[in-house]
Amino acid sequence: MGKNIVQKIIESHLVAGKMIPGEEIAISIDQTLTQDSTGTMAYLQFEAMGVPRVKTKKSVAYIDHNTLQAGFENADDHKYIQTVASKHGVYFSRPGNGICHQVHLERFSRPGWTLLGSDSHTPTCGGAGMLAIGAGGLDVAVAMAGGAYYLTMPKVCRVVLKGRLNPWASAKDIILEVLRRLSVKGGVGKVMEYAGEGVKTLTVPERATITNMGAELGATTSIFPSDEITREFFKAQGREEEWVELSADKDAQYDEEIKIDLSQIEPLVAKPHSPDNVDSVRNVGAIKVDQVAIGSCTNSSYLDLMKVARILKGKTVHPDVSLVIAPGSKQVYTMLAKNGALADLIDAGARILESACGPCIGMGQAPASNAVSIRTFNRNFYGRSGTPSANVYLTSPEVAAATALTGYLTHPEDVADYEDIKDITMPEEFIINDNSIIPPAEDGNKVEVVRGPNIKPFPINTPMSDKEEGVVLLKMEDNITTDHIMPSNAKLLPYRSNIPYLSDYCLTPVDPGFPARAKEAGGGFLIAGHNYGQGSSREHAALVPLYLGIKGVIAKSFARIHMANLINSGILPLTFVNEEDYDDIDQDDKLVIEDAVSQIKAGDKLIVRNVTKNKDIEVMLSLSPRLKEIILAGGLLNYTKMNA
Ligand code: MIC
Ligand code: SF4
Repeated sequence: MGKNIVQKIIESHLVAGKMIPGEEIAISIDQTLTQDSTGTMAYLQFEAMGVPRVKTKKSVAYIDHNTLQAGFENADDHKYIQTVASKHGVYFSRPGNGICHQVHLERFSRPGWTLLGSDSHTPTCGGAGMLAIGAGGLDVAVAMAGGAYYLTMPKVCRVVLKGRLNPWASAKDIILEVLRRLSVKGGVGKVMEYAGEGVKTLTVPERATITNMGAELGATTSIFPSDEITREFFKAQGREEEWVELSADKDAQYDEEIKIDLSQIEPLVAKPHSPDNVDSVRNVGAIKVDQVAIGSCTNSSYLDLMKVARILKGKTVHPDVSLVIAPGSKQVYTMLAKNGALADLIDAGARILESACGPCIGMGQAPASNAVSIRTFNRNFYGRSGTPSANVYLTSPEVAAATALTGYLTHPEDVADYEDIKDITMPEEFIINDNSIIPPAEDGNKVEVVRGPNIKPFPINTPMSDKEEGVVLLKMEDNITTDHIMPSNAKLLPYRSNIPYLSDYCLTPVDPGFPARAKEAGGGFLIAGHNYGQGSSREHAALVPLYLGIKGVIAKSFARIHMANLINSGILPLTFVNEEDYDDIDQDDKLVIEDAVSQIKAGDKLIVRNVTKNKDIEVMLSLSPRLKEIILAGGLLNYTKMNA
């Protein structure tokens, strides 16, 4: 029987398990990437493993999230990452070199290889035919140390693209359409594999926009074939010899299929506060806009920004709009500078930022109170912009540029001539200069790792005890994001290596009183609806609750990476057997799990006693034997030590 692309790559990297959807498998990892806001923790964990040199084919440490340096904290973390990377064989991408996913796509992606990154948008490199998966920092640390990556064998959903996009419809609109249809939990347990004649009409950066935002579906990853278009991209990046063809067999089988007629796609917009709250630009209409932000790992490629520059050329940004633009990489920035497009952007009144995540992670450019912000980013979760009262909409760069000119949400055809951007195609040669990527020291022994005072030890759990008890500290709705659990913004991001500091902000967007309550109670349980922990890979959303004494989360369902992070921290991720039980459980109820260890060992179901309501609740803990061992050991680090 023929194979699809996902099966081919997994088969060639399979270390353990059977390729049956739902079963636990382990794959070898060729490359890893980290970024600075998850990286400090990942390298501290890597150091704790005592492995002198990374064992991957290539590992890269990027600095792209925490670049404001409002105090010493960011710079300290950068120094730590630079020195620890050099010592242990990791390439270091300097601040200013660009957003990890954009740079990795340009300079390191390899069709058919595996990439594990401590960032949920690692699937960006799926645009170049790579099996690229986002994970918590600890999983990435294990991969750097040469360990396999364990995951649930995903189902493969074939996304058949038919036809071609009309003028002004873009790659962003394709993924927004997929999100509209499938929702933010529609991809859980799946890989989205793109196919069909429409694939040929999309360049690699456009494909990368689609695989990048596949993260918002909750998918394990997304991938495109590696074809002639991919070869052209590699050639233009001076890496043609690293290209290989990769396609599904003609008789390949898929678990699911959806079809998208590209000619039916029109400019779309994701409305507040969820990437799947999608409608057309026309339907949403001319809402007044205060800020436009262009950039992020979704839409900051050379092609994206050239289109923006053409739309803005010779015009002026509306006086009521603040337009900020962050080119995705030094390569993009340099090319715009050399061909004059940067001057067109500046001339129109854009505020140009450095190549980094910037406003996407709330590092500056927080909108005004109650402002409407149009962003080319991938997430518009509540509060993520840094201004809780702001309303953030996600669009393509073309819509964003048109909107910046008029001051209200605008379909680009109303203000721009498509003829002006028609000729913008993939350059035959990108400008290549890797001088901001520093290779590791040949002899790591000579490198001294520099640790600033902001780096505090991370919490490690204790093995599961036979009686786990505590009160319900908070009851939450569906789709709670990691931005709710561990908010990130210019004030908090500098403390990613300081869990005690962060603990005072845990879950505050849901309930400002939560941290104090958790501290007073000395820990307890959390209750949640569906898709708990969607969004980021930040393991701080597990480490901080661990620090606060959270023993378990009982939810209707979990997002993939967050569930793995909870297990790695030794926190029980329990799901309701009967969803109605969610209704009968309230904040302050006292819960007890008697004989926790033997219950976990015995099967997939556990009984949680609600002492306050005098009721037993059945919950699921359907984990592989290995994951159960990790939970019982009190997390992955303990488990690894026990098995060393
Ligand atoms: C994000 O987009 O939410 C982040 C910031 O890139 C996170 C990583 C982090 O929280 O550091 C992600 O996507 O994993
Ligand atoms: Fe950075 Fe935003 Fe991309 Fe996350 S989603 S990696 S914060 S640009």
